Amino acid sequence: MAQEDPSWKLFFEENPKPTHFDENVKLIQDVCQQAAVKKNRVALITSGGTTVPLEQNTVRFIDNFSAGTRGSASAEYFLEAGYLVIFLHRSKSLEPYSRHLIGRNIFDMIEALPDHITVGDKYKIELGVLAEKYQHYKCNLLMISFNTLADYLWLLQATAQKMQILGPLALLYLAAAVSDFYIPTSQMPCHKIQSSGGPLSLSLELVPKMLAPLVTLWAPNAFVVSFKLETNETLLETKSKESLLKYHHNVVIGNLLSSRKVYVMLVDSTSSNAEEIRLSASDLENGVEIESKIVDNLKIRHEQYYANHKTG
Ligand code: 9Z3
Repeated sequence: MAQEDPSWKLFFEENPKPTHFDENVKLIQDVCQQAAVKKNRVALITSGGTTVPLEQNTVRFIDNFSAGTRGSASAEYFLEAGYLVIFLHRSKSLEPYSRHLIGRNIFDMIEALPDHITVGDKYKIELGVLAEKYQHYKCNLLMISFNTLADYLWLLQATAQKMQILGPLALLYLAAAVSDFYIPTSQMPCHKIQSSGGPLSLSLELVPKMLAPLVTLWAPNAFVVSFKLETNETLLETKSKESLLKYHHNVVIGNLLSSRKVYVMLVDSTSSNAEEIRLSASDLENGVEIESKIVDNLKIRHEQYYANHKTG
């Protein structure tokens, strides 16, 4: 009897590719091919929340929580650690370097004179440092954006597949907040849902777990780090360990919504104890970001993984 396609394959059959997909995949492929020749490490960082549209001509959608702080800050630290970075992010969420300017008005920072424009004295040092870093690293950074869950999953699959050429030089850092529920295109109304129809009841399908094909088929030799987000502290360690046992990837980073900027726990398959990373009072005073410590930690783990792959 013919086997039915797994649910993740059906998802891609039922949900069309995002716009500019082929152009983006070509850019991703070029980065991976050049990095493979030079034996450069490449980090795919996913960042921001996915949307789940309620209508095909979308007026309303469900969103997942994420400002993109984790991903955009981590991208900067991976670049500083010598990685090429593919930054797969929710459109208009925080981006590396420009994130430091969010919430401020550019017109307060510049002085416009009749014949030229200059940066206000108060901002010269800060903007100069940021611009210098951005200009230094931008050739190592490829930015690709998504909006919907389907856009994200198409791009995730394609990127992981293109990264296969890198073997253990590839690191996947899955910080995006990805919806577990969605409405298949075939069940979505074409036009805006009318309130004249009365109260709205929604029925959402479960999104197939994409970590399974990602780890076994799309990028089987990559170093894969996923994030587990919980709101209940008592579940964090067990849920993180369950995820690792289920998908057999390399590291799960557990974090709680309320403390995610100061505390994370890392679980891996080599140790039964979770490793904690917590910012101290002096870290906080000195503006240290938890992402710098996460990236330092993962860099060492990835080096070890790469060394074992070469000899093993
Ligand atoms: C995370 O847990 C991220 O650390 C945050 C970052 C979304 C909390 P911000 O962007 O927040 O700094 O504001 N990402 C993973 C979330 C997720 O969807 N995980 C799935 C789950 O927990 C598994 S892949 O089930």
